Amino acid sequence: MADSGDIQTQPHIALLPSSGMGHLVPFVRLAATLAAHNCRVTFITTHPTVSLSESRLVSRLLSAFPHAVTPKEFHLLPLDRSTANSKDPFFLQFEAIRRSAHLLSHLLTSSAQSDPPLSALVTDVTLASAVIPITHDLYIPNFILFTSSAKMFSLLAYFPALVGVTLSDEINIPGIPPLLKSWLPPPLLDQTNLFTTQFIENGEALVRSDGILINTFESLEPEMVAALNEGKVINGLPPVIPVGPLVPCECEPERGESSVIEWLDWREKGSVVFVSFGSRTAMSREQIREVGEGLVRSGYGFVWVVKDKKVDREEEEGVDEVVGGELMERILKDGKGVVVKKWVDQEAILSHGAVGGFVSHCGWNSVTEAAWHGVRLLAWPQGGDQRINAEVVERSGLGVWVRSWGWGGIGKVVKAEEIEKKVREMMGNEQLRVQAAQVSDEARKAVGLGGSSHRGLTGLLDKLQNTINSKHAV
Ligand code: UDP
Ligand code: G50
Repeated sequence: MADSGDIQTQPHIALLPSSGMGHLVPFVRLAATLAAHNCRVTFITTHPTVSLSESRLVSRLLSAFPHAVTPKEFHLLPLDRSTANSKDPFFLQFEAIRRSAHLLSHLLTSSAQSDPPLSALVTDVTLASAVIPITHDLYIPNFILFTSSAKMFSLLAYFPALVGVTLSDEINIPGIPPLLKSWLPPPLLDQTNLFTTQFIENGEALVRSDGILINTFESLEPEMVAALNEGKVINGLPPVIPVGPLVPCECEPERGESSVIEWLDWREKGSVVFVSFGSRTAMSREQIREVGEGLVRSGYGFVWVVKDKKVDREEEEGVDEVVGGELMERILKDGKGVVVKKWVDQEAILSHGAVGGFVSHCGWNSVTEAAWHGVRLLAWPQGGDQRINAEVVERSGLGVWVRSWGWGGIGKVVKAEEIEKKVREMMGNEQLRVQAAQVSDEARKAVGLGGSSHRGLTGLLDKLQNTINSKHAV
């Protein structure tokens, strides 16, 4: 293990996250984990960021680790939007970073004199194909951090083989159970969409990377990890190393926000439902009101995060306006629930004993956090990789997925009665509670001393350390 205090032999790892909290959060956690393993970390910070939450989180990481983590500013070139086929601000930012990747050469070679040379760069998967050629030219090993499920990774690896093929309803990826076409991230159904062109290029680049770190753990997705490493999905992949769940860092929460936790302190153990759809999913007003009505009718206490804009900088309306005054009044009466329309400390909420269930879009970070705390899930995927993740949730026993609800935002509105019924079923499902607790035990074993994810990470750091030592010996 990299346990020498000698700065000359410390692995020095640069991290390059991508855009959006869903991609930044796991990089922050990896930075903190590497610092705890006595690595030097260079954290590449892109400017500007899409959301305010991103720039704030980076600042908190840097102040929490003033010695172990050093920032490097990466100023992006402006993107000509007419040359990028997408309206999604986060996908456009992936593209802006990708098209600025050549600027990384200088950035990666201009370390301070006192820094040990870079042992590796860990790149977010959305940037892989643009960044790997740069690190190759500099002879810097390149690892990818995959921030979603191993199941989603299998799709990424296999997807290039499907280009030009008319997809049938069932997609058969070798070595893993079939995926349904209806589970694919919707943009992938359009081969000219920016997300799709990036996805194909990144999928093709995987074999040129030195290793893939995935924020999952073996017992959550055992068949996936085995199939990938046995070469069943595609040939020629580098080692696929589960390193998760990447555990929340103390630097993550913003200070000063504790009203939700104070409210939870008064509730009975396991009696509250937490409802949140992540950092970038806006819900229609009509759907928001059905959710609120359904939660009130369920009879369970709830903490509900509403969001009606994709990017936080654009949030203007207050919570009363979005939820509706009459409904808000009924929610507040008798303290049935708490509704917030801002960033919450999800880690503090999920770790609170009063929370017994989580209605989630199944962004992969939310899934890993629920797994870590053993909170059962009611999966309601809203887009992207979330249906594939919801299937992992269901298969592992961590939660249930109501497939008939469809994608949020597209097509039908799910009615309050339906929501009420499914929330009650989840909260009353004792078997699910026990299974979720077992998943949490497994997650803790995986990252504990000698656990599968712990061994995966320390094995990698040992290799980097040995490379440094052999260079010193020459
Ligand atoms: N998150 C949070 N507070 C919020 C919204 C999100 O702490 O109000 C965190 C959440 O805990 C998770 C991340 O932001 O770590 C969101 O990532 P996820 O993959 O769940 O979904 P995405 O936002 O990418 O759709
Ligand atoms: C974000 C998102 C939708 C989505 C995904 C996101 C993924 C992750 C994998 O991260 O599926 C991935 C995305 C893009 C890419 C390569 C890999 O080029 O909003 O589906």
